[in-house]
Amino acid sequence: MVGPRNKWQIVADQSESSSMLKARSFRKYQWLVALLGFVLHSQVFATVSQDDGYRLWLNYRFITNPTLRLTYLEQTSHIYVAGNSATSDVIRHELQLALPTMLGLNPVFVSQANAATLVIETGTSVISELGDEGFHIVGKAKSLRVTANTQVALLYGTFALLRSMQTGQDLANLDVREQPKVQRRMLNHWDDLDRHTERGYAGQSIFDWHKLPVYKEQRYINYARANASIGINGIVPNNVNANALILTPSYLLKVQALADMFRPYGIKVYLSIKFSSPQQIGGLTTSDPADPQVQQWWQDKAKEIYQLIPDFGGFLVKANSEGQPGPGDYGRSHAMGANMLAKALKPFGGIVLWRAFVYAPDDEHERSLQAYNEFAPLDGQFADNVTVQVKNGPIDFQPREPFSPLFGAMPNTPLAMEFQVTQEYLGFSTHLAYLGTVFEEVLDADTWVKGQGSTVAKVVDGSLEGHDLSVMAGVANIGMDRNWTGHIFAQANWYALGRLAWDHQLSAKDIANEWVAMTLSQTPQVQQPIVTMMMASREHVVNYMTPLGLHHLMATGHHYGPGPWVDNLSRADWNPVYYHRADTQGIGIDRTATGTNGVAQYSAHWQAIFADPAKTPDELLLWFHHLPWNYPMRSGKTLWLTLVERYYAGVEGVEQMQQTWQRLAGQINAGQHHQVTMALAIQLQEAKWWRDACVLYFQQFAKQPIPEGLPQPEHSLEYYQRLAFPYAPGQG
Ligand code: GCV
Repeated sequence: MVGPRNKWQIVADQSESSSMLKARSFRKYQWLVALLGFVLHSQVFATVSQDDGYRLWLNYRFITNPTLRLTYLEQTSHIYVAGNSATSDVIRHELQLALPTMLGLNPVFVSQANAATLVIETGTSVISELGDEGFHIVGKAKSLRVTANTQVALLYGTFALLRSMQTGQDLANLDVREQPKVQRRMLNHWDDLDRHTERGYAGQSIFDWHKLPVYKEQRYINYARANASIGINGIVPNNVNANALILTPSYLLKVQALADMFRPYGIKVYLSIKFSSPQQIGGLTTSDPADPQVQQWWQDKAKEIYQLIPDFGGFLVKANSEGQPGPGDYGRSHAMGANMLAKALKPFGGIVLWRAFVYAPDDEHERSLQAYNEFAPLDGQFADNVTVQVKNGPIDFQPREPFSPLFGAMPNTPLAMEFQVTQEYLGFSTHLAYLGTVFEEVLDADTWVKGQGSTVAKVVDGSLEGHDLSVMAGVANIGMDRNWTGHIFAQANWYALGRLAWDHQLSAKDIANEWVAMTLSQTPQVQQPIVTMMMASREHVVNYMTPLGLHHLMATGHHYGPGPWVDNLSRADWNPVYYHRADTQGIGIDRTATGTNGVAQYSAHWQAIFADPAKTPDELLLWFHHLPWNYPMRSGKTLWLTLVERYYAGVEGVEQMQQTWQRLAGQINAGQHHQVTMALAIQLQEAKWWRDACVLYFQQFAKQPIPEGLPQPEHSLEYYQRLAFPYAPGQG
């Protein structure tokens, strides 16, 4: 969709008189091109020498390979971008930004397609298989052509083309068609109206509600560019623990300002809403979804929103979970609540994203069972513009969880995937943990609900059950820090979320390769060790925090650091001791039929595996089983020894990352290198802290030594138990 002209971006100079060199004469002037390239490279290098990460993967580094550069120069010397819309301006602007720094010369924008080497235009007739967002790129020796059905799809094609250049692809023989596999690719910000970000570790929220709608930061545009470059097409700027004020007229004007800025980038705005808004801001005495006045209130509110924001996406709702109000307060089901909102949004094309992350203090069942118990019986009861948004695992974004059993259990309901990009449980923004591997692991998991190949990805993209509505969302890790995410490598998690939502068949490794090439280095010898480091990084975190299927061991409230000893929270299953159940007999929680029977929520295929410790993968062993300390593992070693070795391996993994990174000094931009070096130092300290605190704690029950030769913990268990962090960031 194309919106009003964007007033906040630089508009490209389209005059042909500024022509510097004619495309066809490039070969003739190779020496001049090379010289200009060198001069520009020096200038560019001077500017990037202090790279602080602000430009993300869009830093458009100078392409040092002269052959590639020359080919790209010839292909892009004269550019025709069809259309006269805000989005076509965005396309021109991006090319103007990217090509001079990558190639060393300014492109010339021409007004006729036949005078151009690079043509970007919508097809004369609809190319049906490309839909609204797909594109087709054809590359020949001296020309490039991007076609699509819509301007926004052309923007996606333009970014894909620039990515191909940034990653050094041969564009002389190219014929690529791409179309997203998931319809709505979203970021969910857990940002409050006062700019605090729940579980945010990169500074204040980027949404400055106080200054909106008048003050429109350039950062908003750069945020939109970054999102569009990876295909994100929807954002929720406010926390699911919502403030009802967001729906008041003055805040809706602020939301409108954001929507107007993001529209040219193909990004729709959605809002988290408070279910009790009719009472809190509407003056009603109830928010009961069965009450006609309440229903009318929501219908009027939807109308008011769409008058301001015609392409508004819809509502994201956290209801009857962690103290949030919901239809359950009136004895109504989640489906009734969701359908009431869906009815209000339906005339305008909006949708409801109703979250399945529910756990109530009065539910007698263990927390990991509650989402399935509450939602699976409602399958088929939701309106067709409702999707149930499910966290990837049954508990809460732990370093490793099995896939949520809800995937596959609600065939008549579109299920949205909710990943967490912010690292609430994976070391905040100081631990290098590439989450592409987490996303891939979950998406590739086979539910077996319709036989082999019924992957979570197919549930989410709608193909398994034939749903049109499909959503993949990530809880954003973005804030006001100069590098946006608090850690240069955390940018890769934002990047991976977008790329996998676009195409869940991409591999985490290929995505890491792309990101490294675009962000850190074009040199294969530099890229390779970094990608290897990224691919192993999440497993290091699992090992030093929660190996072998352990989970929920973190400290209370802020979740910063280890707290396996915590046993003082009012409800049993809020306490880490509930989940690891360590005692002199052994460790782990029994989720088989003799325990909480979480296993029964999975398909028969997985029940047979998860019910049997001998078949359960080591990675999930203690998630499903309570086993004796001397339980023989597949390796022949005891459980205790394996557990200890995993904790130590996690720390060694961080030490290896440090060594790799140190070796790359001088080959990575100094600004970027320094930031990561400092973060790795913190990560090593904290990895040791996790390891030592957990091993000492579990040792009390195992009553076995830490094997000789391994460094002994630096402090006593009491020391770790006394540590307190009242000001740890991101608290809820
Ligand atoms: C937004 C976890 C987090 C909360 C978060 C909640 C949710 O419990 O710790 O901060 O609240 O998940 O996803 O709603």
